[in-house]
Amino acid sequence: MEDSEDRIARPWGGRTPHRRGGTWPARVDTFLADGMRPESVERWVQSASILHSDGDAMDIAVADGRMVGVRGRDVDRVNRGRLGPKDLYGWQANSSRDRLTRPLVRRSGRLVETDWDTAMDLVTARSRELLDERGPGSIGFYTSGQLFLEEYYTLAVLARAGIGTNHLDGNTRLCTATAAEALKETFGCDGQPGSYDDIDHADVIALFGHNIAETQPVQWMRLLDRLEGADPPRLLCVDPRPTRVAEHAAVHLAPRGGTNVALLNALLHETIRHDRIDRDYIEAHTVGFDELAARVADCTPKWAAEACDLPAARIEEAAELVGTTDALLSTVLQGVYQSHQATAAAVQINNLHLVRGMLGRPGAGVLQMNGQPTAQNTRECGANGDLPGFRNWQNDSHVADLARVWNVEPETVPHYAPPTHAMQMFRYAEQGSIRMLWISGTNPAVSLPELARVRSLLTQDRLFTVVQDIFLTETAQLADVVLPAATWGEKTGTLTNADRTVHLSRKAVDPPGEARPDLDIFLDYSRRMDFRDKDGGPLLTWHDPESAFEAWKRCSAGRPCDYTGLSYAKLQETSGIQWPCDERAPEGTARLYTDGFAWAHPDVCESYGKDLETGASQEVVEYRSLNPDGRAMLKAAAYLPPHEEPDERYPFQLTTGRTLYHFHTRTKTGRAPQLNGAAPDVWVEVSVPDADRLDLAEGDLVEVSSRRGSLRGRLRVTGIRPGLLFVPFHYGYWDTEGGSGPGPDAAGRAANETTITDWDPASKQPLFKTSTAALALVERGDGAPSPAPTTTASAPVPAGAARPTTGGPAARATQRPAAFPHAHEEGAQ
Ligand SMILES: Nc1nc2c(c(=O)[nH]1)N[C@H]1C(S)=C(S)[C@@H](COP(=O)(O)OP(=O)(O)OC[C@H]3O[C@@H](n4cnc5c(=O)[nH]c(N)nc54)[C@H](O)[C@@H]3O)O[C@H]1N2
Ligand SMILES: Nc1nc2c(c(=O)[nH]1)N[C@H]1C(S)=C(S)[C@@H](COP(=O)(O)OP(=O)(O)OC[C@H]3O[C@@H](n4cnc5c(=O)[nH]c(N)nc54)[C@H](O)[C@@H]3O)O[C@H]1N2
Ligand SMILES: [Mo]
Repeated sequence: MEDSEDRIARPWGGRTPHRRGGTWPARVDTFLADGMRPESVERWVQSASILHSDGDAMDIAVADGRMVGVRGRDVDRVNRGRLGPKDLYGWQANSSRDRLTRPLVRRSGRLVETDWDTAMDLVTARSRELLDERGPGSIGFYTSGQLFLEEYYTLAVLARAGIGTNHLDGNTRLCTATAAEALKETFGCDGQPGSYDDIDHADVIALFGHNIAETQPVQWMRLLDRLEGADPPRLLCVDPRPTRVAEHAAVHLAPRGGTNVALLNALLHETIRHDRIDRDYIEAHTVGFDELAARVADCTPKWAAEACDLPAARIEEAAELVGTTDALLSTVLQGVYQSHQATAAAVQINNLHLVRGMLGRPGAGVLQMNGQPTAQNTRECGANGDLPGFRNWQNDSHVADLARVWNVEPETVPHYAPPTHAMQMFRYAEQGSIRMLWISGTNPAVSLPELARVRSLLTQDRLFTVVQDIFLTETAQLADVVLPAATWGEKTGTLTNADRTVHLSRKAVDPPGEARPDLDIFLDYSRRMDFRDKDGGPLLTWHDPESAFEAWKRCSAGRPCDYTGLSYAKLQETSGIQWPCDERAPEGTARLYTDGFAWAHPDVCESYGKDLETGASQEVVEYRSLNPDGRAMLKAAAYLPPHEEPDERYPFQLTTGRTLYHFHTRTKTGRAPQLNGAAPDVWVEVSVPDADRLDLAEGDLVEVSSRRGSLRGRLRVTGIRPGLLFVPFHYGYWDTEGGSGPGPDAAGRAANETTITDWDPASKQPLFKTSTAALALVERGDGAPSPAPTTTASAPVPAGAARPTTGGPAARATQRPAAFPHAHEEGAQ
C-alpha cells in the first residue's frame, strides 16, 4: 500500500498514530526526480540529511552517475523512514549549473578562475608571511555546523596545533553556543542529556522558543502521531508566533520578546511554592537549591505577567502543566538561545527539570537543541570556541592530555585565554589584528547581524579572506580566494545530530569539476604548510575520512563524547548510534545522567562556569568550593529588561527566524524548485491589530527599518503577537530568478540589515531575536498576497487572504508503511 502526496502542500504527510510507550511505526518516504522509476535506480547510498539537526537517515538514489532521489531509512532510530520537505527536495541543488567548479582568485579587483596550485600557493604564502610578521594571532578560521566530523577535527588540529592560533570558531556561535553553555553551566560539560525517544514516553512536552513543526519536521511528525494515538501528550508552547506547535498546545504563551527569564522564574516560583519538587533528587544530585529558591521567591505569576505581558492565569496553567506530570520533556531552541538573557533562560529550563527530578529516564528529559546538522561535531571536535573532546582550557591536565594525543608540547596549544568567539574574531578583523580569515561552509554576509558592518569589514584591503563554499555566495563574492568544495553526497564522513546520534554519510556521486571535499582541502593546506609534531613527524597522520575518524576516536577516548566503540563498518551495519559508544556501552547510550553527574566533577568538567550576568569565567577554586563532588548546579538568574526597548521612533519589537521550506541563506533550498516556489521571496509578518491601526493590508510593500539599516518586503498579516514583527532571515541579495548573480532589485531584503550587534554575555551568541524597528508603507499591494507560505506560522489571517501553498505534481512523494525492526528500538542505557 503506497500513497503519494504533494509534500509542499502537506509537509508532514499522513499520520501513523502512536501510543505512549509504544514504538513509533516506520513509514518510508521517497522522492525520485521526475520520470525516474524505482527500478531505474542503480544504487542506494547510505546517508543522513544535512538540512537541520535531526539527521534524518536516508539513502541517496543514483543512476547514470547522478543523484536522482532520496528514500528514508526505516531501520534508523531517528526518523524511521520519514523525510521532511527539505530532505525530500533539497538534494537537487547539488547538480545546479552554477556550482563552483574551479578555484577563484582576485586579480585587479575581479575574481578569476585559476588552478588549485595557484590558489593554494597564494593561501600558503600569505599564511607564512603573517606567521613571520605578526604571529599566529593574525590568522583566524570561521567554520560551520554543516561539514563532517572528520573535517572539523582536521581543522581544529591544524588551527590550534599547526598555526597555533586561538581564533577558531564555528557559525555554531550564532546557533547553539547557548545550548553548549547552558549544559556546561548546569552539568559541567556539553552533551545532550535527553533522547528523541523521550517523545515516545513523555506526558507533557514543553517547547521553549522552538518551532519544531518547521525546523525539525520529522520529529514533529512523531509528535503529531502521538497526539493522534492513545494517551497523547499535552504540549506547552512558549512562542510569540502562532506556530503549528502553538495550534496544538494545551497552553500557548506568547510572551513579549526577550522575557524568557521572567517567565521561567515564575514557573520555578510556582513549582517550589506548590511543593511540586523532588526533594530526594535535589538532595542527592544538586547544589544551589537554596539560592535558587530565594531568587525566585518574589517571582510570582502576577509579577511575570507584567514583564511578559501575559495573563497571570495562563502562567499558572503552564506551571501546573509542567509541575504536575510524571514525565516532562522540554525542548529549547532559538526563541531562547538568540533572545535576551539566552544562557540564563536556558539554564532555568535545566533547573526546572532538576528540581522536579525529571531527567535521565524515558520521557523525562531536556533537549537543549542544536539547529545545524553537524553543530554537535563542531563543538565536540573543538572547531568552535572549545578544546576538542570537551576538554577544559583552564585545566592544565586537559591541555597536556590533548598535547599527548597530538604529540605536541602543551605550550603549542593556545590556552592563555578562552578560545576566541566569532563575534570577537570579526571585531579583531575590523580592528586589524586578524589579517587573514578563512571562512568555510558559512555565509556571514547574510547570516551575521548588522550586514553593512560585515560587508565593510570583509572588504577591507588589509584583510585576506579565503572562502570555501559550493556556490559563489554573497560572502564568496567579497573574498580574495574562493575554494570550490564538494558537499554532502559527493564526499564521505560522519555527522552527529542533536540527540547524539552518529550517522555515516557516504559519497554517492563525484563532485562537479575540480571541487574537492573540505577534508582534502584542509589536508592539502597542512601538507603545504608542512605542520609537524614534536618529533618532526607530520602533525596530521591521516589521509582520508575513515583514517580521520579513527584519529578522532583516539582524541575522544575517555571523554563524555567517547566514539571508541564506533566504526564506519558498525555505522553502516546499524545506521544511527548515540554516543558515548565505548566498551561499556557498545550499543550506544540513549540518555546521559541516568545515574548522577560525574562529568561535573572539578577534575573532569569542561568548564568552571561563568557569571550569567557578566560572562566572567570562574576559576577552579570557586568551582571546587561550589561543587566539590560533581553534582548538577542550580544557577539562579534575575530577570533584566532587554537592551533595546521600543520607543517612538522604533515602536515595534523585531524578531527573525525560519520558515519550513528554506534553509538559512538558501544556497541549497533556493535552488530546489519545489522549495523555492513555496517561499520565493522575503515577507514581513505583522499582527491584525497593528495592520488595522496603521491601515496596512496583506501584500502591501513595506519598509522595516532599525538603527542599523532597512529592508523591504511584502506584508503578511497573521496571528503574531501585537507589537512584534517577524522577518525570515533566509533572503540575501542573491536572486534565484536571475540565476546566480546578485539581483540589484533584491538589495535590502536581508533581515540582518536591521539586526543588532549584541550578544549574550555567557554564550556570546548574537541576539537575532530581540531588536526594535519601525514599519512604513512603501507601496500598496496590487491585491496580490505576499510570498509567505500558508501552511506554517506565517498562515494569513483571515485564512482566505492568500492562495494555499502547494507544490503541484513536481512535489509528489510517496509514503509507504513499513515494518520496523525491533532490534534498534532503544539504544542501551
Ligand atoms: N526549515 C528549516 N529548518 C531548520 C533550519 C532552517 O533554516 N529552516 N535551520 C536549522 C537551524 S541551524 C536552527 S538553529 C534551527 C532553529 O529552529 P527554531 O529555533 O525552531 O527556529 P527559529 O525560527 O529561529 O525560532 C523559533 C521561534 O522563536 C520564537 N521567538 C522569537 N523571540 C522569542 C522570545 O523572546 N521568546 C520565545 N520563547 N520565543 C521567541 C519565534 O517566534 C520562532 O517561532 O532550525 C534548524 N532547522
Ligand atoms: N537574523 C537572523 N540571522 C541568523 C539567524 C536567525 O535566526 N536570524 N540564525 C543564525 C543561525 S542559528 C545559523 S545556524 C546561521 C546560519 O548561517 P550560515 O551558516 O551563514 O548559512 P548557510 O546558508 O547555511 O551557509 C552555509 C554555507 O555553506 C555552503 N556549503 C554547503 N555545503 C557545504 C560543504 O560541504 N562545504 C562547504 N565548504 N560549504 C558548504 C553553503 O553553500 C552556504 O553558503 O545563521 C544565523 N543568522
Ligand atoms: Mo542554527
